[in-house]
Amino acid sequence: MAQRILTGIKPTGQLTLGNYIAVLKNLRKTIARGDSFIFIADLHALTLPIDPEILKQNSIDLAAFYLAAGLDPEKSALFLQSSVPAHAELNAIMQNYLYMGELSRMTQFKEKAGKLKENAIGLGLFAYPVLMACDIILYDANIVPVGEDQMQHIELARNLVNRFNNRYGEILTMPKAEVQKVGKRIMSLSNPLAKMSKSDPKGDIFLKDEPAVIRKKIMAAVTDSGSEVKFDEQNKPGISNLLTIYCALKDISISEAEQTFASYRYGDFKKEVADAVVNELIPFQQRYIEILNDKSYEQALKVGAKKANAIANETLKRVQKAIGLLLS
Ligand code: AQP
Repeated sequence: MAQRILTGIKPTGQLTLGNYIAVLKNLRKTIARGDSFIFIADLHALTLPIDPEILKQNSIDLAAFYLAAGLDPEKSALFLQSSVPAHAELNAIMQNYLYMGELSRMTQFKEKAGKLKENAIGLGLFAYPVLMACDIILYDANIVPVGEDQMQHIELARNLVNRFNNRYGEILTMPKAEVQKVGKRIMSLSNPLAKMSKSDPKGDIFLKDEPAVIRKKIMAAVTDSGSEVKFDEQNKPGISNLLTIYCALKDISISEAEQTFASYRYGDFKKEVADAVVNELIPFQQRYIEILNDKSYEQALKVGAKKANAIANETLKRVQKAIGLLLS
């Protein structure tokens, strides 16, 4: 079977360097490998409270960022999750094939729900992995590029596919997660033990940050005692995170970078990391601004939604037929 690639980002906040390294940096290469479906997960963004105007603006930003990363809307489908109703329809079906026990074991749910009062935990937050599995299944995706934090959800989607196919025959395609070798989890600059994430902006590098801001953040990044630039996540999580960022952006191995920086002090090393980030993001930011101004994302989203709807509706029908829904 041809390669089908699916990847998405939630428009919940300003995109971070973590999102860039996980999805955007290699987007051009990834989508060249087969048919690709790249989406803005706006329904997922509703799982925590979000202001409507901010959601709209974030969605536009994200579309522009995907295009700035090299997505060609003629070749790949770029779309809003909400513009393909089959996501919600398949979700209504698939929620019967994943169970409360397994959903309650999801780390991301526990982390996010742990920050909320019990009466403020929405059903959508709990059932998030069901919809995510549907996002993948609808496009028969066999390759799903993600950061490491999403591996547990992909595993659940794989369980669902197994369970469903065992019962109804080979209806669904088995997805496989793909994580970057270097950079599968970029950590916060202020707390290198926590993931860099949009919802916890302290310690983030945002893709829209000005060069001076990026440099300031990296120079102020929490580092560790000692002076040697060495990868040691246990004892040197701050330096290890900066090394990871550097290597992910430069496409080199950790040991190559360790050799390069063998005689560096922390301050000089941080300057090199800051240069690498700024040099990577400046042209990317310029393309993003051009796209925002020419509004080419509008047409791209329209064309993409059409392509995505066509494929998603086929899969939905296949599922409906398999489970015994009478299609009129
Ligand atoms: N720090 C990270 N390191 C590596 N990969 C990351 N990803 C996110 N953060 C890192 C990957 O980026 C893709 C899109 O992420 P997302 O939109 O699903 O969620 P998020 O950026 O991780 O956002 P938050 O802040 O945790 O939650 P929200 O957005 O709900 O506030 C995924 O492939 C993810 O793995």
